[in-house]
Amino acid sequence: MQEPQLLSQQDGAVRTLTLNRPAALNAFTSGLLAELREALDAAAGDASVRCVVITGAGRAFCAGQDLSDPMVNPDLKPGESPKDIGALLDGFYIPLAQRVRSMPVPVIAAVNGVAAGAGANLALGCDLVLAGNSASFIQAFAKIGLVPDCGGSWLLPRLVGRAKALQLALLGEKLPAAEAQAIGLIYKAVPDEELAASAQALAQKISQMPVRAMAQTRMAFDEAGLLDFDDALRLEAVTQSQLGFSADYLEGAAAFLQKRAPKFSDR
Ligand code: T3D
Repeated sequence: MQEPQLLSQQDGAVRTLTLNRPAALNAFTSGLLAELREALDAAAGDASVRCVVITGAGRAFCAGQDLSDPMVNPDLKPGESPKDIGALLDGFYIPLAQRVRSMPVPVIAAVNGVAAGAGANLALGCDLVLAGNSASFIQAFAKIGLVPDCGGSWLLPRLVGRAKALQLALLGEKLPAAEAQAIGLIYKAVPDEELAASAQALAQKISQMPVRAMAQTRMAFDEAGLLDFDDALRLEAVTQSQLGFSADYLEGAAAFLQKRAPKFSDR
């Protein structure tokens, strides 16, 4: 029987999704892209899930698009036209990147090895990125004549500034995890052998926190980046107004005043 391309496991309120094509460094086939999006849809719709972790099986996180997938296979026979990569983006990468960015709960990338191309940008689109010390990030697109996708053109300059983003995207050089942390591209690099446990501990901690407000914070940051200061202030007021009626806010404030630990439940 064929191994599943994506593994899904739940521990308490934490859902862990593992890309599982280790022989191809978890490169994305259209099938894996669709399965990952469907698994995220399922997590989004499941009230028992309060944090999601995405990681990879084997020695890599994800090597980006599987360049041998029939959707993009450049091995053309005479007279054949190249496949339209835009269709692959429209059908698979755009919905996936949007799904990650609109999750109602925080999403952690646990980058256990190389993350290249769309694999790197999938990770960078997550809310918090933990990486093993031997992991690395490669904007591999330029090396094959493409531009950063899966959100890379938007994410990279915002995360590290235009000059560094251009360096990463144009040269496509391997950026080690420690350096990725130093330039603010990721949250933290940890020893390889501690990555899985650190990611799970972080996810468990987050799952006890007010995850609705955390997801709203991500959305506010994304939206505020497109607004001027006054409009960002107004957006804060609208969001705060909604959250001010939430059970989590009432619980958080009451727990503070009663000097007890809060128990958050909103999503
Ligand atoms: O058409 C489109 O591409 C549209 C979509 C674009 C989105 C993108 O993601 S574009 C970027 C695509 N990804 C890449 O260009 C990265 C290609 N891979 C690499 O550069 C290297 O594999 C790595 C730097 C990631 C790792 O290098 P290394 O030396 O650790 O491993 P390796 O020996 O190169 O790879 C191990 C195996 O995985 C190997 O297979 P084999 O020979 O053992 O049977 C290799 O072919 C396979 N593999 C790695 N990456 C891919 C892949 N197979 C298919 N597609 C891949 N992307």
